[in-house]
Parts: sequence; structure tokens; C-alpha cells
Amino acid sequence: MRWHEHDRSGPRVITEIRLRRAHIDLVSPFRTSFGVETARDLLYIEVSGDGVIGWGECVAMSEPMYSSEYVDGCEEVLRRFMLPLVQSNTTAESFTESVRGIRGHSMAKAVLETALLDFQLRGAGVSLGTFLGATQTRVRSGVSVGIQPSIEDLLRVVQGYFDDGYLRIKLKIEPGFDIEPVRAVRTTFGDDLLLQVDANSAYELSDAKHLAQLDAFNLLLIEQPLPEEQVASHAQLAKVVRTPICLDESILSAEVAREALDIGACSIINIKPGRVGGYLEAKKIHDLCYERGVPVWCGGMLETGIGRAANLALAALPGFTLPGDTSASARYFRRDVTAPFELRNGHLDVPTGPGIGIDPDLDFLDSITDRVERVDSFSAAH
Ligand code: OSB
Ligand code: MG
Repeated sequence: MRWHEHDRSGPRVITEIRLRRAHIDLVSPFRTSFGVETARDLLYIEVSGDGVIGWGECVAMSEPMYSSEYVDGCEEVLRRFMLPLVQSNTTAESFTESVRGIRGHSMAKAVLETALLDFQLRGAGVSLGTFLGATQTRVRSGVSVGIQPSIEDLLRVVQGYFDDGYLRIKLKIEPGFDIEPVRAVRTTFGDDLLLQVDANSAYELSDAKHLAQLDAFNLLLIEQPLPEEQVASHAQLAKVVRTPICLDESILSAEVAREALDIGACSIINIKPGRVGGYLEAKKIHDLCYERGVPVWCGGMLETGIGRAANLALAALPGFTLPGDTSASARYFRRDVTAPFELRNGHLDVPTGPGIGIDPDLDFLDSITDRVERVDSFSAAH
């Protein structure tokens, strides 16, 4: 469904774009096989006109450790190559078309596409969920648990999330912190706990036998065991390991998803809009997987409320049959930049208002903002 089919009042005209940089502390350090995060380095794009503001949140981390993108690099490529393409009547669809020739930089493309999409949907009075084809009003929540200093610490942290009501636990693993921690969590919490692991590409194909030891623990999936580029090696790994393989980092587009599924590199996909260039491409991956009966779930990138709201709209599509890394605000931040997303019986409600359906608390957001700038390349063109 196209946004203008819902439009009751004509498209709004973009008159200003702002780029905001901010930072917010995490409630606890988040350790993965690629590094430790203690704070979120934030970049927001605000597209405004006719009294409407569309918001986008960049998912890139401060360093290029999860992927080759990093937030300062996103700012640079946005300023030099993407923001100058935006005109007063640019839509999310026309923007995405216009950056087709720019290779990579999906997270930079995604933040601007999302801000444009939020702007046009708010103007049309249509929620992002409705636009994308959401069929659920709330989504099941999982939580991603960082690598801990000891198994004892891990069990304590998992217990806390279990008590909060999370419906699925994901353990970050790396060589040296894998089989025994998983065994301990499975033994302590029992067979009914929905449990999965994420290696963030920390293994090699030669570790296949080692990883096959995870088969004993009835995991939902193992996420991205091998490097991003080694899609075909995952198909080899899948012949040795019975636990379903889910790809995250490798899935950079709907085309890659199709090829990965065709060769048997994965049987489940983690969809992150930022990683694939935005919500339009994310929906394509959903549709492809839905058609093929391949389960998908919504990944996370430690988003604040702005990014979280948009992810919840996506996670409400019918193919999202596994709980996502769509956790409550309190799992990440002492205070969120929007009204907090709260867990109710293990679920988060999908926002229903126009666009992403939620506004930032501007006083609080301003208090954590390092700088906000009007984008000159845009204003100069008009
Ligand atoms: O691999 O899924 C990942 C966070 C940052 C970067 C990569 C990943 C993650 C997470 C946490 O696992 C997801 C979340 O809770 O937002
Ligand atoms: Mg992952």
C-alpha cells in the first residue's frame, strides 16, 4: 500500500531538515564478541514542514565493529552525498530510488528514509504499522543478554529479565563463552524457556564441530556464527549443526536474503531496517520470507524510543513469528527520549498514531543533545 492512498490532505512540503547528535548512557555495559558498549552515540534526522516533524534514528554504533558503518561516518556520507539529494517534495520512495547508485552505507540511507517516511505518514495521518501491513497490535518481546564476567553473573542477569517477563532470551556468545553458559542457563531455567544465541560472526567454519555441541540445548537458533561475507560457509555449517542458523550481519538486502535462503545458508532471518537501508527494504525481506514460510524476527541496535517505535511497527507484520530484540526502554536507558516502552505480559504495544506514532520529549532530548544543525545543502536548494 502506498502512502498517498491514505492521504486526506495532500502531501506536506519539506521546508527544513535538521541533523541532531546526542548521547545517552546505557543502564549497564553491553558486551558482545565485537566490543563493549556503555553509551549510545546518537544521530537523529528531523524532516519538517507545515508543522509536521518526521523523525529518524541512526542505528550505527560509534565504532565500525558490528558492521563497517559508524555514526560519524554516517553523518559525513549523509551530509556530502545524501542530504543534497532531498528536495521539498522528496518522498521515502523517491529518496530510496535516488540513492540506489550509492554503494553500501545502509544505516545512513535508513535514517534519512525513515525520517522522510515518518514525515509523509504523519502528514497523511497514517501509522507506520498500517502503511507496512501490520496485523498485530502488540508484539512479543525478547531480550539480548551481553557476555558476562562469569556464569554466576549471567544466571543473575537472565533471572532478572526472566522475572521482568521477557518471552525469549538471547545469549551473546564468543569462543570461550559459549557451551557452558548455554548449558547453565538451560539447566537453571528449564526446557520451556525460549533460548537462542548470537555470535556476531566470532567463529570460523572449522569450529563447526564445536558449535554442534549447542545442538544438545534445544535452541531456537544460532545467529550469525561466521563472518558477514561468508554466506556460503553458513550453508556448509548448516550441514554439521542441527540448530537452525539465523543470519543478521550477512543480510544486507532482499537480494542477499533470497540467495542465502536459496543455498541453505540460513532458515531464519533477523531483520534490522538500519542494516538493509530502511523500512521499505525490510518489508521486502519480510514479504519474501513470508511467501516462503521462513520465520523472521526484528533485531535491535540499542535504539532509543524513536527507533524502537518504528521497529515495533515492522515487528507487527504477520511473518514476524519469533519474539524480537524489541525490549522495553528500561532494559537500555534510565530515561528514554520518548515516553517509555513498557513490557505488559511480555509484550510491547505497537504505536497507533500517525507515522512512528510517538514524539520525543524535547526537553529531555535537548538535555542530552551535543548539537543540532540545520542542513544547509537542503535549505540552499530552496
Ligand atoms: O547483533 O543483534 C546484534 C546490539 C547492537 C549491535 C548488534 C546487535 C545487538 C543486540 C542487541 O544484540 C539488540 C537490542 O536489544 O537492541
Ligand atoms: Mg545479531
